[in-house]
Amino acid sequence: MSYGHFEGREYVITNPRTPVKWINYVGTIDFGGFVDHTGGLLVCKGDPALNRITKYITQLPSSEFKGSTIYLRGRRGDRSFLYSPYYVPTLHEYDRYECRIGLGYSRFLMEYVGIRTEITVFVPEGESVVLQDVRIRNTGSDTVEVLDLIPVVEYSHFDALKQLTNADWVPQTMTSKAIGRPGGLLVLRQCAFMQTGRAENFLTSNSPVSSFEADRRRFLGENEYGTWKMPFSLVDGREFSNYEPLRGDNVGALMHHVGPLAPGEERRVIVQLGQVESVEKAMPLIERFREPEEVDAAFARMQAFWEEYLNVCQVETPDPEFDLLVNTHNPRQCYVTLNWSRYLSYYQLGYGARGIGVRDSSQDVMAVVAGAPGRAKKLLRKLLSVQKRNGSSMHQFNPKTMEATMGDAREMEDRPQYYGDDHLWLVFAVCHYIAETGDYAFLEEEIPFYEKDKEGRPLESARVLEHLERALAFTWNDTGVHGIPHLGFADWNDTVNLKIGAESFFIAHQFSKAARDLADLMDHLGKKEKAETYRSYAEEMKRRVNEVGWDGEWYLRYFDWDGSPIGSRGNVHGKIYTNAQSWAVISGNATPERARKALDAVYTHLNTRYGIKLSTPGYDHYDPNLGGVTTYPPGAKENGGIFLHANPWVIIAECMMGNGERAYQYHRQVNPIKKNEIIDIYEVEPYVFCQNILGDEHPQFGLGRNSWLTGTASWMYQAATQYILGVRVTHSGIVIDPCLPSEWEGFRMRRKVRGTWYEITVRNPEHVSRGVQSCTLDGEAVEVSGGAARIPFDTEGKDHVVEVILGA
Ligand code: IFM
Repeated sequence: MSYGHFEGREYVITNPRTPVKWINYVGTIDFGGFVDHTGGLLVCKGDPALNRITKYITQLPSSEFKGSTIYLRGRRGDRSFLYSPYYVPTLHEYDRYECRIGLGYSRFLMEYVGIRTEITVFVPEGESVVLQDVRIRNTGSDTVEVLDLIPVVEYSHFDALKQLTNADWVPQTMTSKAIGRPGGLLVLRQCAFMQTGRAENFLTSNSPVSSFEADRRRFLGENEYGTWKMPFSLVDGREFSNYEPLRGDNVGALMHHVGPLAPGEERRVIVQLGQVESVEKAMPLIERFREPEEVDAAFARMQAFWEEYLNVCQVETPDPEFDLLVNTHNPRQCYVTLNWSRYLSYYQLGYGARGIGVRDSSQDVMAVVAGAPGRAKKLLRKLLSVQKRNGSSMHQFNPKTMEATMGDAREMEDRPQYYGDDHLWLVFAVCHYIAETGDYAFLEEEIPFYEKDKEGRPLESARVLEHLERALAFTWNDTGVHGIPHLGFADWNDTVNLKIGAESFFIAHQFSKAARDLADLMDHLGKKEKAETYRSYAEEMKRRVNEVGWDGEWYLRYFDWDGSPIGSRGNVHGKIYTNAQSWAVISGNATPERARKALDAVYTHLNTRYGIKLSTPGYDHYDPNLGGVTTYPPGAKENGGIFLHANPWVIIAECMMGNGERAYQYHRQVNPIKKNEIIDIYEVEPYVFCQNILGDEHPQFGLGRNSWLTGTASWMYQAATQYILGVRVTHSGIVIDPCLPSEWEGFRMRRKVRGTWYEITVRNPEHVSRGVQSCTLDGEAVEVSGGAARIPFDTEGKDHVVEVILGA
């Protein structure tokens, strides 16, 4: 079955009955959320847990109303109709349906009963309002005598979890009031009683409202035995009751009489749903977006932002699906993860105090340093400010209040109360940001550590560079009996939670890479001694890993608290783990011979046609000693599932080893654009990466879930641009070191680095995978060493042409 296709920078859904809801993000966490492909809307302001605006329950069936919709009611001749231009909740037989997933907007097209509607949903940049810009045209040959447009929203209590846990207190607090009069322009104001004057939601439009409804019982009618598909308040051309509730399940419904509509005639109604401190004070904002020209200008500004963000790196390769992903959908997803971390999606529901994760967001930052350096830096400051004085880090935090917690570790008191990996991601993120931007001054910025005194004042601050050094020192001093770093509560793999004393090879590899990155930075800063010290740390960790961590054909993943190995051929389940192999190579810890063996073992034991599994075989029963990983059946999530986040690390490792065929194969087999061909197996959006795909031990092999908010986005983007295409920004210049499938003739990349444009052309006349033979910059030969070209940074601020020839 096909549900849609790619067109330009959009994905066009043409069949609304997708296997699961497919969503798109509008706005940012400051104000925004997602709109699903049938118009359902989940929006919040600043915090999905504590300031949620619409009630969107993802677990309800796809046919159900979720958060928001629009109804069209009318009559042409003797035919009456009531339907939604979003398809849900009326589920009618339409003539044409389209949902265009765009950059920051979704555009819905519906043709039915000779009426064409086009609705663009978006949040103007920096504003606290989501717009539904509706155009309705009569495409029939006779007049539509009666036509009513009714936008409807259902509110959530601002405390999203309370909404689900207290069905007396919540409705007792919910109130709605109209400002303006039925018959004219009207703003329907909604708030929880205690929030009045602090945070008020509003629903309004730029067209006269003849009546309104704000109480769900009245809207659905007959003690709610009316349904969203057929609300009793909408039968027989009735008006709403104009009742202003002081309790109940609050909705907003505005009746607009937009007919009659002659053949070819069109109306444009702009619906606003927003949140402001006080509606009275916000009238200028509301007035502004009643003007179609203002709405058009806001839309154009938003598009200009996306063009600028995406333009910093555009590529042209022999594979159009690779290009579509790398030029648009992948970097777009990276920006969404930067905004939302893992906080709010169709799967990650934003309740409670989860907030955003240090590990996750540090990785997200790495993919946007070129396109959105300002936002990256802002987030880095926050991430560094939840680091602790001992160098380790809090696990997650609320980005508004900056309150941090130790995440799931709190649920198992007998396990270590810190994560062994969180702080090391900070080193990668900061080093990456600095190299890309050249913003070395950031290293001198004072940022407080997380610990506070009784008055809430930070106990200590340090320069960013010292934050990084403390991160490294923490792990250097936190090793187990084999000299391998302690696991803490968990490392990247959240679900393996071993008893105190367990050691993690993933952290050993992470540590070596962080030490080498910091050494490179120290070299650049002229601190040779420190650089040497950090390199010696990395070398020592490498020695230990190779002494105790090689299992004959691949690297081990953990030592349990009692010293028994995990991820070893001696284990019955979890014999081999992907990350132990890929990171051994990425970190430089693997010897060349072992690196090849380890990566071949991944290919032999872990690769499937739908992607690389995280480990194999899956654990087949619950084992409290191992923790969360054994709560899944074999083949699901971290238990032998295709955990996509780990796939780009293998791609990077294969590129480092010069195996372009395999790197490309691994990339292609998980490219979501290709998944459009197997969408009834895959099920989730084909325009973004998902977090997990069921592995081949599971009967639903190939089924994807948890789309959008995953570190896969960042690493896939890095793998494609910096390793397959091989353009990397270092402290001393741009390295060009592609690792291609040998059948490629080459590729082109237009890349902006530190304010300067580089037009890079790579030719591959001998059809090799890797190895730069020669390189020119504006016609002059530049240094080629170790098979890679090195382009010095521009000092004159002019555009450059780079020509690279690969060869044996
Ligand atoms: O690394 C984690 C991430 O932080 C949250 N989702 C699951 C990943 C793997 O366990």
